This record gives sequence, C-alpha cells and structure tokens, in this order.
Amino acid sequence: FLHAAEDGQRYNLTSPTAMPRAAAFLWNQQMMIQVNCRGFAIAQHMQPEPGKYAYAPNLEAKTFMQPEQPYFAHHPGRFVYIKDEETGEIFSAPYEPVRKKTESFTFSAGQSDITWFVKDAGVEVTLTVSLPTKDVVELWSLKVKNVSGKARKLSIYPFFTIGYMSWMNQSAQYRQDLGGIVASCITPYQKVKDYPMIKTLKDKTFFLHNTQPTSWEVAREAFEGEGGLHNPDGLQGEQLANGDAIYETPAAVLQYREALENGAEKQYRFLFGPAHSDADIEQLRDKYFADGAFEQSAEDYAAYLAKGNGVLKIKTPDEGLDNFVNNWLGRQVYYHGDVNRLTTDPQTRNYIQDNMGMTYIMPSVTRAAFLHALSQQEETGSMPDGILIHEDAELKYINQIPHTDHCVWVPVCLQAYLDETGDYNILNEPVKSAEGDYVATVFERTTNAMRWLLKDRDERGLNYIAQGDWCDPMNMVGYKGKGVSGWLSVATAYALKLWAKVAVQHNQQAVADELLSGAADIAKAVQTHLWDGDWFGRGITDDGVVFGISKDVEGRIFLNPQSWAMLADIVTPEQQAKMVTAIEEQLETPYGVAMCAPAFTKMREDVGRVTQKWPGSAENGSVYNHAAVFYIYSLYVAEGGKNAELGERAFKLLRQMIPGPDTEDYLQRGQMPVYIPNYYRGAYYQFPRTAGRSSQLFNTGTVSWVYRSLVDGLFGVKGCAKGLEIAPQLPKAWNEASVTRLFRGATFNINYVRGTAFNITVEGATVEANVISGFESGKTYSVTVTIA
Ligand code: CEZ
Repeated sequence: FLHAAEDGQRYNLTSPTAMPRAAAFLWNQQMMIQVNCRGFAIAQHMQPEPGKYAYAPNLEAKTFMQPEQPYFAHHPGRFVYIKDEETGEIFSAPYEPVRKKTESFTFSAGQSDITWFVKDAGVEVTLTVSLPTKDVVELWSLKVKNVSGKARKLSIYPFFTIGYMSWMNQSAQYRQDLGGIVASCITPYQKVKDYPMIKTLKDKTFFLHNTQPTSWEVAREAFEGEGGLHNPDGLQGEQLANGDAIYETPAAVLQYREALENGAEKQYRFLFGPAHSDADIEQLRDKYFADGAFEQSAEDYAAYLAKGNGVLKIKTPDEGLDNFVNNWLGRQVYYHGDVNRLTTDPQTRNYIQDNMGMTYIMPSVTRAAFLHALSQQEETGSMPDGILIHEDAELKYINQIPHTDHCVWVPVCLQAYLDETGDYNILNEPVKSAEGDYVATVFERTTNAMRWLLKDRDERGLNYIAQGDWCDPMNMVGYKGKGVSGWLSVATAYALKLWAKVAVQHNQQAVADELLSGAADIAKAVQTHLWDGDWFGRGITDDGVVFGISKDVEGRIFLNPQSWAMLADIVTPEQQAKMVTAIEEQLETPYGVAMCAPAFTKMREDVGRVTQKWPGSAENGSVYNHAAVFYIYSLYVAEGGKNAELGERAFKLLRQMIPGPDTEDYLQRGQMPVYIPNYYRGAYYQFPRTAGRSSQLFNTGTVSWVYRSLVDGLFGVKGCAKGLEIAPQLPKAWNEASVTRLFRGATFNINYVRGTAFNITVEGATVEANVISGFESGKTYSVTVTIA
C-alpha cells in the first residue's frame, strides 16, 4: 500500500484507510498547506501573523501547529463528489466525505505537488494541488475521465470547505463578476487598538473556477441538509440551489453537469485562498488563469525547491534511507530555514538550530540569521526568548516565558557553520544592537553569551532553569528562582569548550582559559550533585530535590543530560558505558529512543506542565526526535568518533527515525517517509498499543541535526579549518556506499569500500592525514575511502 516512485521523489499510498492520517505538505514563503490522504487539510498564511482561510470551528492555540491534529467529518478539506446522473450513485475524491472504498486509490506525495488518482465505476479522477512560489493561493487541477466503455452523464461537484469564519460577521456569495465564490468575515477582536491591523487582514476566502459551472451553493448547511456530508442533500437535486450565506457558515460548492463519451475527459482549474479585496482576487485570477500559468508556476516552484538540494547525495545498501536523504531531508531542512516555521517570532533556539540546518543548503542565509539573532542579544549577554523577524512582530505566547538555554545554541550551531564554510571572518563581523547602539563583534557577543551562562548559576555551580530550558514545558522546576537544570549545566560545559577552541584559533587564549576553567567547574558540580550511579539526574528543583534519578518512579531517566554530558566530554569511560546501557534498557524502543521514562501519569508540581501532557506524547516520554538526534549526534561525536559500537548504535537509532521499510512499521507509525515528525509516541512499556504513532507534525529542530549527523558522523565528511575531514562511521553491515559531497564549491564523488586498513585516495593519490585540502572550487574530485 506504500511505495516509492520516481527514485524516491514521490511516495504513493494506495489505501485511504491503512494510514488515515498520512499527510504531505507544501509551502512557500507566505503560506503552507498540509493535506492528508483523505483530503483533510490545514493551511496557514502570514499577514504577518499566521492566519487561516479555511476554518475549523474552534481550535485552540491557532498559531501553533498541533501534533496529532484531530480530523473529523467537518474538518477543513478539499473534496470532489462525482454523481452518476443515471443511477444516482456517488463517490468522492480523495476519499472523504463519502468514504466509499473506490476501485483504486492513490495518494501521491511529490516534492512540489500532491496528487490523488481515484477510480470508481468507470470514472477516473485526478486531483492535484500545488503552490506558487510567492502568492498565497492554492492551485488545483481536476481531471475527470470516462473509461467505462460507454457514454456517461455525470455531475462533478468540487466541495471546498470554508467553515466557521467568525462569530462577528461571516457571509458568502457567488460572484459572477469574479468567477467564483467569495466568503467574507471580520476576524474577531476586542481592543480598539487592534482595529487598524484588523482592517488590513485578508478576511475573504475565494474559490475561483476557469470553467463556468452549472450551479453552485455557498452555505454549508444548505448543501449538507439532513443527508450529512457523506450524502449531502445538495446532491439529490438536478442542480444546486444557487443560494447565499448570510451570517451562515460558508462553503464553496460548484456543480458541473457533463455528458462524457467513452474515453472523453474534462479538465478544470480552481484557485483557493485568502484575499483582502475584490481587486486582489481579480489580480490572482488574471495571473493564474492566464494560459500556461499553472505550468509556469510548477516550473518556478520546482526551481525554488531545487535551491534546497543540499550538499549530500547518497547511495547505500539501504534504499529507504537513500530516498529520504536524497529527496526529503534537504527539503524539510530548507522549509525550516527558509520560512522559519511561518512565525514572526521564532523561539530563539528554533531560529538558531533551523538556521544551522541552512548551513548545508544556503550558508549565506545562516550567516545573516546568526548576525540577526545576535543583534537582539540583551546587554547582559543573555539571548531573548524569541527572535523578531518581522518589523511588526512582538514576543508572544511561549516567548513570554523565561527559558534559560538560549545562549547555548549560539556557539553550538555556529560551529557547524564554521566547519562547513571555513568563514572565520564572521567572528570579526561587528553587530549593532537592534535597540541602542552597542556594537560588538560576533566573537565578543558569543563570548558574552558564554559569560552570561557562567554567571547564571547557583552556589553549587549549576545553571538555573527559571521556567524552562530546551524542554519548554518543564516550567515549574525553577520558577521560584532556585531550581537548576542538569541538562543546561552540561550543555553549557559543551558550549564553553567549543567556544574555547574557537577562542584559541582566534588568538584569544585568555578567553579560552576563562571558559575552560568555567567548564571544568561545571563538570565538577555536575559530577558532585547529579551523578546518580548509572546516569545523570535531570535537575534540582526549587526545594532542592534532585529528579530524573533511579529512585523516581516516573521520569526516572532523561535522555538529554546523558547526551550532552557525552558531547561535553565530562564523563569517565565507566560512566559512559553505564549511561548507554541504562538508555538502552529504559529508553530505546523499536521506534527510536524516548526522551524520558517512565512517562509521568500525573502532575508533578515541582517539575511542571510537561508532566501533564499525555504519557508518551511530546516531551512527556515520547520518542521526541529532537532529543533523540542529540543522543545520536553525541554517539557519533563521543571518543572522537573512534568507538565503532557507539557509531553502530547511532545508526540504528537514526534509521528508526524514518518510517519503514516494513509494512508493520508503517502501519504503526501511520506516516509516510516524506518528513521526520517532531515525535513518535513513546511510553512503549506503558502504552504499547499507541507506541510509535507519528505526531504528523513536520515542524521540528530534528532535521538540522540529522543532516549534521550524516555529515559529521555517518559519512564523516565534515569540514574543518584545513579542508574536508574524512572520518566515516558506516554500519558494519554495509560493504560499500558512495556519496556526492558538495563542499566549498568543489564536488567530491566519494566511494567507500572495505579493505584491510583505513586509507584515502583522491584522484588515485593517497592522502596522508585524513583531511583533503588544496582543492579548488568548481572542480570535481573522485575519492576512494577504504575502511577496515
Ligand atoms: O515546542 C518545541 C519548541 O519549539 O518543544 C521543544 C523545544 O525545544 C522547541 O524549541 C521541546 O520542549 O509548549 C509546549 O508544550 C509545546 O509542546 C512546545 O514545547 C513544542 C511544540 O511542539 C511546538 O510546535
């Protein structure tokens, strides 16, 4: 029911019920749409804050994409009903709302389009959606073909939900002058001061056709009647009622009554999206219904996506991995880096990590983003909770809660940029404060961030947590101002050590010494206060209780403190072995490694909101892929990448992040391998029935780190000051592999083969150290790496 096509560039799902939530997504810089195989859709556009144009009745936290988004009969979606005029029989594409098991069904997730092929009773329906690169509009094409061997009379009804737009004011009309249906509303608000903004919003939703319909309906209840959406009253009559919606829930329904000879087909195009005014609608109509406009847009979009190709193409014995890395990983990284999750105030850690991923796609974007983030650094050296990336933006929602980890990400992610580009000049780049005129270089600012972390520690020498760290719902460990984070403490040690190395290269030995002595101090404090015998505790509460330790019944072990202690290289070999074993025993699952266990089943008031999440979901013990990939990365980096067992484990866990290739695995996760979700359900021992289920949420810091793990770890093709460092950690089971690695303008075609001793040749000549240097931008090199 699921297979790759076109070299993994598409994934085709041939059942609407096997993985009912399986979805794909498209985006451009102003909007995104996620559609599931059955036709339910979630779309969002920026104005500048995220807005909707097809509405569900009442979804909380509008500006956050929801994990495990619940779908229901009236959920926003894009559908087409087909009625046989002679027999009265109906079916619908994609699958909802009729839910008829059609003779054939394919949901085909492509790179730049999403297409369904549905066939029933001698009628083939092809439905495709794509997006333009800039405008906010969905481009839909529909093809209906008669393959029944005889002439047919059909009615074809596109039905695009618009939904409950606003309790203040909503309506819809058919507009002959514009060529389609236009719904209007007033976005609800309270404050007079919001009115100037409210009146600029795109409060219209349009559904335009390029072919005149036979009839239409614009009110959802009038269309649905008593039959329900799976058998709406609207389809009973010869024609739709050509009604209106006046303070009634809008819908966009058209009817095309067609007589089709055998073999004949009809094609239609539709535009669906939000607009501010009729003039905007007209403009979009003229632009996209012009001859060849859809085709041109498809080409432009493909060209836009091609910019996200990344620096790595692989060929390994693992086809599913190849498909994912070659076609989908870069795409997801690019999505994050290019549109910053469609928010105007990304959380600082997300902004920095998403842009770290961009290092492998478009390093100039990373560079600009780091400078931008640093321009918002506070005078104390602290980084704010969110980075404002739009002139009208303000820090909202989660960004009003004090988290203490933001400084850590600066050197950690900058390191990836330095490795990849060798652009050490960025360190001398002066950065002026967004407010005020304090100017300091990137080196100075990052050093200040490190000093802030050093300072923001308690008498034990551990880092305060305030109302959260990387784990943002861990909000009650330290809200009284005393609690500390074990993870942040080791993460600080790691950041300090990384930055100390940079300081040495930058001829700032005194700074390096200061940072290293701070790191040593933290290491000592962590060992003294948080080592629990087999692993490190997660933190110490305001009341001085160490948690995340063996005597805890719930939340006994957390992944992050172990991973980052390994990254910080503050563990003894004995400790490391114990931690890895404890993680294997308590956190590893067939779907990846969970971030804590056992999941909390009740509120722990000295830990916080995270314990109130459903056990096994999100930060409460799911396979939270972001945390999992930190561990994977730490396994690759620990012991200088020289411990083959750790590398083997890293690969196993990395592979578990990608759904498949076994049928059972797909069914359990319910997701296609076209992105990595933010989590798979965990609580493997507590709730085995749901363990592995995908959140279907493609916003996640995971993917930048997956890319980095492939480059630095698995394939060992990391940059360094001198050039390209070759240090692969291929799994034992692979006898060979090859990669094409783009690096600083040059192309390296690298073949890995097994042999007796480690050896590298470039164009046949042996390389002495394991660094390839002296290459030229624009040239292609053939490299053979022999691994013992
Ligand atoms: O948000 C992510 C954050 O964007 O959670 C991560 C954190 O590191 C990321 O920066 C781990 O906490 O508020 C909540 O409880 C939400 O669950 C967020 O924590 C979560 C959402 O998935 C965002 O979509």
